[in-house]
Amino acid sequence: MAGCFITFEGGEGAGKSTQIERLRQRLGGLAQPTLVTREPGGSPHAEEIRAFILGGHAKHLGPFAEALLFAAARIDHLDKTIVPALNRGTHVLCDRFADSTRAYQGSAGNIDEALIDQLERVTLRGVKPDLTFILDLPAETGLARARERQAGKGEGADRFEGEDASFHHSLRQAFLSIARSEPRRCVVINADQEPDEVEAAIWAALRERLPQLAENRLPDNAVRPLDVA
Ligand code: T5A
Repeated sequence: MAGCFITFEGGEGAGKSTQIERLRQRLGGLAQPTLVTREPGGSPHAEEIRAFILGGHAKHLGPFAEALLFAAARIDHLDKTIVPALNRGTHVLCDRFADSTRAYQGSAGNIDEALIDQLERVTLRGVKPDLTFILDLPAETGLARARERQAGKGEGADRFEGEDASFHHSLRQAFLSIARSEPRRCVVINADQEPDEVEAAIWAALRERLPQLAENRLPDNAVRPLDVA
């Protein structure tokens, strides 16, 4: 039986990693195991591409070339990590996925939507998340959280955190627009509240959208469209 594929999306510092860890713990008691992964990255070659992009080395190539690099990383991540896990019955919690390309490179980076659609089609090959949580909060709040965390670690802004305010405002609108266009898959969560409240909202939505998972029943879909050996 296939596992459930759940993605977390949102702007910088929205609290995705925090909430993924909390959900992983909640799902810890299920019969089916849970895998936490992330994008860009999640497989050895995709992690190499991550280091290249987030190190700022692809910035001068422009948003479309960056989108291609994110797609290349995603193909490896799907083939090596996500699809094999789903097919062996493991639930997958993924920190960012294709919606991030649509928001960051598409809307905020001004790449034509039709081109993003084509890229998504050839990259995902039919694999779509069962559920996507879009963690929504004002861009300034998320950026302040990200900066505070980096200051604690002695790090600076990465490739996208360094973009200007209008980029981050358009990101928020892009994620909300994705949620409006795919209401069956996406749930918008108010991330501008205490972590416990965000966690409760996520769990309530998961129980409503994927009751078979929350109640430890197995989903009916047996095999994913992309079946890698
Ligand atoms: N990208 C990615 C693209 O441009 N295109 C793509 O296709 C893809 C896949 C990835 C970057 O790549 C871009 C988007 C990104 O810019 P990353 O390092 O993986 O970079 O960074 P992010 O995904 O942005 O993740 P962050 O770690 O910055 O943010 P999170 O995971 O959303 O937030 P989290 O949980 O780490 O929390 C941040 C801080 O806030 C605190 C936490 O303790 C932490 O200190 N916090 C809260 N504080 C107050 N209230 C709450 N409710 C809080 N929740 C967490």
